[in-house]
Amino acid sequence: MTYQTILLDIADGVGRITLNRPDRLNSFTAEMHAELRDAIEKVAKDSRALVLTGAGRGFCAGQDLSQRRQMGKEGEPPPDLGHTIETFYNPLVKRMRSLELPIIGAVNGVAAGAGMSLAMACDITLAARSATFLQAFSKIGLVPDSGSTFFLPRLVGEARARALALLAEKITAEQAMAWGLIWKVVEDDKLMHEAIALAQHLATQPTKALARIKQALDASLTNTLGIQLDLERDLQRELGRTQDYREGVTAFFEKRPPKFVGR
Ligand code: T3D
Repeated sequence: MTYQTILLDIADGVGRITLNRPDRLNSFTAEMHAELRDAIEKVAKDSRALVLTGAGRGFCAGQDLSQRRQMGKEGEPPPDLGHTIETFYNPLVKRMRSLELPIIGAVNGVAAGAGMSLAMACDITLAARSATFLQAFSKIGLVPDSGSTFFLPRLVGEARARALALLAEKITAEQAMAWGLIWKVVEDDKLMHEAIALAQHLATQPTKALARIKQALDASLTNTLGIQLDLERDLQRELGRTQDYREGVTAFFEKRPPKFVGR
């Protein structure tokens, strides 16, 4: 597949996907969804870490609203937004969370609507100092989607989640970090360098263990302690049989850095 709306670069075990509709702040069309889905599968096959970022001055402004402009015109039925969510956004968020490698979000500019949801769905999110975050949904009469009502209260707490969603007020990267929405704020001109360096580091780590960490943390959001303890036991049993675990312990006793292969 050749891409019109995203860029894909794979090097040194790291896949870098850039949403690339800068004149529309990288908002989503059906075409961009299809290309992103394809690119994610390529990265899943060939890499051990993924960086997700945006071209130009935005990270992603959610759904491309120009496609909704005909709404209400004579003879036009209202769009079935549930269909878009079911077909595009929900599978994307589920795939990001189930991907067996870490995803670094490099939020280079405004992350609004479903774009903010995607930033929250990443495993580790860095943001440029000038980036902003906006739950834009209520401004156009919608409910936060693409996992926002799930991630937001868990990341920032009920009080802030409610105010952010109901008021649709923009927050800065600094505030997002202080509130636990993202991992780190980075100077604008250092963002991509830091994101790639972090991904390159993660690409040398025990990928299977990182995937199971993602799985366990996700499961903990709804599990009881007893069920979570059982899950940890099962995952540890699986990881105890990996080449990387053997290598980790051997390297520890040989007092050298481990060479993990991701198996
Ligand atoms: O519809 C469904 O299928 C349901 C799914 C919903 C998922 C969602 O994400 S709903 C939420 C959709 N997104 C929004 O409501 C955000 C809309 N955008 C904004 O509020 C603002 O653009 C921003 C706060 C993100 C940035 O503001 P600012 O002042 O920095 O930039 P701007 O001037 O508003 O935008 C720059 C250009 O990008 C502008 O085009 P122009 O005037 O230069 O030709 C603007 O129209 C365009 N743009 C920005 N966001 C979108 C967009 N074009 C289409 N769709 C967008 N979402």
